[in-house]
Amino acid sequence: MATGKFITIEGTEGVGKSTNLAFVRDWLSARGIDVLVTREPGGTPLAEQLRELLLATRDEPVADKAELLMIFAARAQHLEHVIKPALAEGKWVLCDRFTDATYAYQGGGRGLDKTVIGELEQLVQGALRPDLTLILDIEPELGLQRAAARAELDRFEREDIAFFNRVRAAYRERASANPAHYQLINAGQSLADVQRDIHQVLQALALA
Ligand code: Z5A
Repeated sequence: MATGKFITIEGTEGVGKSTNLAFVRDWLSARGIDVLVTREPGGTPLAEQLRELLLATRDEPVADKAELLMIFAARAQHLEHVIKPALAEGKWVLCDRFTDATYAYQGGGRGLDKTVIGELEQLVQGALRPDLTLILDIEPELGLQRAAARAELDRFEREDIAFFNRVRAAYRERASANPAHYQLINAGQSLADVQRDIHQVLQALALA
């Protein structure tokens, strides 16, 4: 059986990933494609526990390298138990964030060395990379306003605007370095316009 495709959705806070993940899932399902929807950090019981640890606010500061290693620990578990088996069964995997988030948040946001991130990526993923990454791009202020409607802020959402500007810049840099793989979508538009743009990208992928 042919392996499925691996699609990831990325962006800064409140950019509309969850909303548009559902749109992509429905679009693919309507075309008879078997889709598995998952997220990072998370996607297995153990990886979800690591997610809780990562997002919780606490008195003890979390060392940047501890954060990085917990993210890759969760990813290793997720890949072995969920992502790789699903792709091998021919399912398409649709993941809310993946390693681009690590380059953006831990690399761009925290300032960790991208070479080290690349070494962990190689260790944990081997040659596996997403087939397509949609980066929803927005002014961080606007995304944070959209996200502010929610109850309590997690540990990442408490970062200042300069942090999110660095995260956004890192995403944009990755998109411009490899335009064949990334699709940068203007997420500051109305939802209908965002989804029109995503629809065009998906049509091209389905026809490829
Ligand atoms: N993290 C990391 O540091 N390193 C890593 O490697 C990974 C993750 C994998 C959890 O991620 C945290 O993990 C994340 C980075 C870190 N930081 N934080 N926080 P997450 O994905 O769970 O958390 P998130 O970014 O906070 O996602 P979110 O807040 O759930 O936002 P969203 O899914 O992008 O947005 P949404 O819920 O779809 O939309 C927000 C609101 O805006 C909602 O009311 C929508 O109806 C509305 N919306 C959406 N689109 C539009 C448009 N176009 N117009 C108007 N309103 C809109």
